[in-house]
Amino acid sequence: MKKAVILLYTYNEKENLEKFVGEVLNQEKHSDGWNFEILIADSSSPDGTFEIAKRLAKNNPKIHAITVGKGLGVAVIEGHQYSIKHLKPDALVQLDADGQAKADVVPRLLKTIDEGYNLALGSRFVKGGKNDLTLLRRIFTWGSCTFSRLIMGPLDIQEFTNSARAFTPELFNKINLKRLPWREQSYIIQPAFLNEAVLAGAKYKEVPLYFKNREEGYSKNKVFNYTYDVITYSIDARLRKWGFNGNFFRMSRRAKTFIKFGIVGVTGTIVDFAFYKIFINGFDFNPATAKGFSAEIAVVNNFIWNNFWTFKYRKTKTNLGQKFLIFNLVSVGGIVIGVLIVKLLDMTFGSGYVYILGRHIAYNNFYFFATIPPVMIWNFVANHLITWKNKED
Ligand SMILES: Nc1nc2c(ncn2[C@@H]2O[C@H](COP(=O)(O)OP(=O)(O)OP(=O)(O)O)[C@@H](O)[C@H]2O)c(=O)[nH]1
Ligand SMILES: [Mg+2]
Repeated sequence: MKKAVILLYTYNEKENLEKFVGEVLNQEKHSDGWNFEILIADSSSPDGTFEIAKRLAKNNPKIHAITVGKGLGVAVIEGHQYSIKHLKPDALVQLDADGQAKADVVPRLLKTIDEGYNLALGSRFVKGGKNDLTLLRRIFTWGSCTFSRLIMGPLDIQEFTNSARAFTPELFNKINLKRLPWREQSYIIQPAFLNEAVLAGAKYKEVPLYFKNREEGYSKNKVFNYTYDVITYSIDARLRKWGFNGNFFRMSRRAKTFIKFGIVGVTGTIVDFAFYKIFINGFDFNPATAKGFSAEIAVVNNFIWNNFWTFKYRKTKTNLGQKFLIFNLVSVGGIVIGVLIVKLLDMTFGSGYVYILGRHIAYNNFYFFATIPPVMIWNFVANHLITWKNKED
């Protein structure tokens, strides 16, 4: 008899865990030649998931429960490492613990290992597989997988993001953990692990997987962050395949706050311009008054987005009102810098026109756009260091 250790990672899954463990164990009778053991790797869930895991382990010698560090990547890697060291499996299987992946994928995964493959992938996109999510989530999954497939490769895999997989300990031990970003707090671990497994020489095959909406608990995945990571990781993997080892993914993770800040800046400019026009055309304001009001509306817009999105993770000493006040002062500083730059450029180059594609374009357009990078850098640095300064720093 061979032994399969099925790793279930949990973070706040108290409503799902016990039921799903039962469903997985129930599949043992459909897996000829395999004994199942279950390893629950919990990242100190505040909802008491680990208490349930410990009780299950106490009542059944086939079930083990351990506490691992925070983050899905850490749970995946530390879980399999524990399994190899203490449980001596012939195959490592992994599944989300929320029951979204139907447990009947396990016998198919193990059968693939029996066929001589060292990596079996549960796939929603092969014949017999199904992605039973809301339309929006389906589009999102399809987009992430297609992007990974086309940019990172290989082209003959269709499922990159789902975690339902089985592989041999030998393959796991060959994976370059130094390169794999498993300590990042990100779900990128699943596509990244697949990429590294392929680079380590995996012989892989996809098997049908039925995937459905979660019934209980909540999703810990955040759409923007995940999309951002899938895009930057795929580009990173592609660059490496072409010989550039620039660590693009890690750099992009660090640049993320700045990029979010830039996106907020763009929405702010749109809001500013829209209200400027509304006040002039709809309320007969003169342009200067209109600009005063529209600029402040943009400041409020940017503050809200930056506070609840860009810098959401920062714990500050100041309260919301104080942050808003500082943000306004920083913005005034940005306006002063912008005015000075336009003034300087105007004094140096004066008012003229250039002729581009059959149109006369006034110099002052360029003056306006020239202010954007320095003002954005000012705003970012000042808000990063002052408005949303971390308590601990
Ligand atoms: N140990 C551990 N498990 C985690 C962590 N984050 C997520 N998980 C587990 O990883 C699995 C996938 O997370 P989900 O929140 O279900 O992500 P998702 O499937 O993309 O989102 P939904 O469709 O809403 O379920 C679940 O079993 C989670 O409990 C973590 O930090 N540590
Ligand atoms: Mg899930």
